[in-house]
Amino acid sequence: MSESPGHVQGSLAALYESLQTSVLQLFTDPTQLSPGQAVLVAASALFVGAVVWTCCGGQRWTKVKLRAEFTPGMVYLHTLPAVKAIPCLTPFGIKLETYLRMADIPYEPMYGRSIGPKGKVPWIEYNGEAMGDSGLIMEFLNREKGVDLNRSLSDADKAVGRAFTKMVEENTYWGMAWNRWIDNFDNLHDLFEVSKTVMFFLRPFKGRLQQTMWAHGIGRHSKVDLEGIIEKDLRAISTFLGTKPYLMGDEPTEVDAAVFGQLSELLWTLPGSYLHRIVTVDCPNLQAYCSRIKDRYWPDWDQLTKNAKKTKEDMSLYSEIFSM
Ligand SMILES: N[C@@H](CCC(=O)N[C@@H](CS)C(=O)NCC(=O)O)C(=O)O
Repeated sequence: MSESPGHVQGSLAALYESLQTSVLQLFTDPTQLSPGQAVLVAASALFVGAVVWTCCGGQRWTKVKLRAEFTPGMVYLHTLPAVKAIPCLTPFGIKLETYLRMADIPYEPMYGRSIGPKGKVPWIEYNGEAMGDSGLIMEFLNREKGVDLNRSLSDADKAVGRAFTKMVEENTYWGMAWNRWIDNFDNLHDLFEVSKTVMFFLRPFKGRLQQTMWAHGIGRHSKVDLEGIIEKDLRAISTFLGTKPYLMGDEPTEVDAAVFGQLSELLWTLPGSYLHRIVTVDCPNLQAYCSRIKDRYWPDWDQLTKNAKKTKEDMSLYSEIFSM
């Protein structure tokens, strides 16, 4: 039997009245709250919290802890610590650090304070201010330090550089993320050099990444389709690079930092994957390109990766970042 609208309205009014009384009781004498009232107040608080959370898009605001002291003009680079295969496990970190090296900008890497202003790594502290996003940081430092790695490029070349940067960061990147964190999560302990039990604490990130990729849209493809999409990206870079030493010609420009950031993760952290096969076997000019940039800008690569076995503190840093 269905209830009449008048009856429903009456029940809602009674519920509202009871809630009002309970909230009043909570603020006047909470010890007198009956169990039923307590449940009603708690359920309402949960409901309001869920509505606020949804309206804010599930965004969590992070408060950045800055250094108490700093050297004016020094870039404090917050990024992920090295693993045995690579000095930094985020392609955006490799990109930013390669740019700093190409532009000869002094910086100090920092691994302890993970949370940046956008809840992502890398980020920097500069003259007491925090800044996130590798691309925006590069634009800022170009202005601040009077640097322009793209100075020799025509406007059309700059446009091509921008298009490749966005392709690798907004598209190709997800192929790496999927392969590392979803397809091969069970083997990741080897890269971190920790036990499988420790990796259990990073497991929630796998599910969160799947949700992110679904929301983005790229996570809705079948594995075969996704691999085909990423392969076309890599072949496009390879074709454009051809026999040139760098993407835009004889000298490196900003796009090389971005593309190296992404390709280096495929080449050195995903052995045995289809991505590694493309970069080494199908498009060997990409492998040579990565080695060229590594040899020129990362003479300390082996030093940095030699003793990269992860401590418990390192792993809690990863789990802090990836649980945000
Ligand atoms: N557009 C950003 C992307 C940075 C980014 O996505 N970093 C990833 C690591 S590869 C991250 O911090 N992920 C944690 C998260 O999304 O919560 C940049 O260029 O810095």
